[in-house]
Amino acid sequence: MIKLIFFADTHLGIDHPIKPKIKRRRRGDDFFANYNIVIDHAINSNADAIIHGGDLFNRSKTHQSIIHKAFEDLQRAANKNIPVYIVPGNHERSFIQTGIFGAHPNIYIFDSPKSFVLNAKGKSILLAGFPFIRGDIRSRFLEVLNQTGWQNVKADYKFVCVHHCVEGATVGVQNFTFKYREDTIKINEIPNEFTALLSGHIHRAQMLEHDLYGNTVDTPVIYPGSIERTAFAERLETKGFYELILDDNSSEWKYNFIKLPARPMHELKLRTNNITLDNVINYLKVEISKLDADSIVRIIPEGENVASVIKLLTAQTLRDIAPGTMNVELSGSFYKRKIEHR
Ligand SMILES: [Mn+2]
Repeated sequence: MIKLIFFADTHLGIDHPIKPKIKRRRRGDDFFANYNIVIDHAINSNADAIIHGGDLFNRSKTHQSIIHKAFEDLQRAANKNIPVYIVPGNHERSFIQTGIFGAHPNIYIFDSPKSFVLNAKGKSILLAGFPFIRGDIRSRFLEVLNQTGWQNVKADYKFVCVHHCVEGATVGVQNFTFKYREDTIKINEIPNEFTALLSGHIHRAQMLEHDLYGNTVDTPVIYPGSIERTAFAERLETKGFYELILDDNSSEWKYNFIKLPARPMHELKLRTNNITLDNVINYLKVEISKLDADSIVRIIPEGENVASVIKLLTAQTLRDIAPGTMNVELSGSFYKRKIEHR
């Protein structure tokens, strides 16, 4: 039995100030905690490899101390002879900063279209991948995949490793489905020589086994999703990662999805019409006290006095109302993004 650990979208560096001016709970620690749960799992369960599907870091310019910490943690596995393969994602602008760790003999980066061959338990596993490509991947997918040279390699198992949307993938509480877009790979174009396509980018964990017409595809697509909620659009999602179990006597394989702890997210509607400014604070105190103390809370003021309510609810006031274990934000003031799922 060969075991591959597949995770993605760790977004390290998110809410992780190097010299914080204000003392409050930081989401950055949540991400590093889950990142290390995955690495520990790989080590403790004697995995044969770790594959990271991209968006290792939250930004393309990440502070050296975050880069150092991220690779020091990965190195715990790499030093125990568990090779680590990483796809550069869109958040790192298709380029992973590795600091002094780029030369580690067990850390491999898909910094251009390329194929790596992992030999484990008498079997060979080809990993063909490329960094995130901005723009039209729909018409270029096969061209770029072929640049990895996968066709010239004989292997018992073959996997595509990328960081892209594939048609049929869904995101958000409204189940937005990717299809017919230039940033989206056609699922039926994945060559059937591949066991599966492994990808980051979509933050909701899911496996795609059908095309848009409901037909079963030859090569399924696996998204492990993000390791923690990066946006309120992910508030209903289960977080985790995949174990891929390959049989060493046949070409059979199976998978397990392993859950990770994720902090609860709540949206709190504050209807400002029926409330005087004096009562806003007390109202919020009561509503917040009903929530799990570990929550991330977004307050959404609605109604006539929104402007004055927003003025009243400074970041400091919100911190005073809520327990220190919570993260509380005002709608639109934090993690504000046009496209929330990325
Ligand atoms: Mn991402």
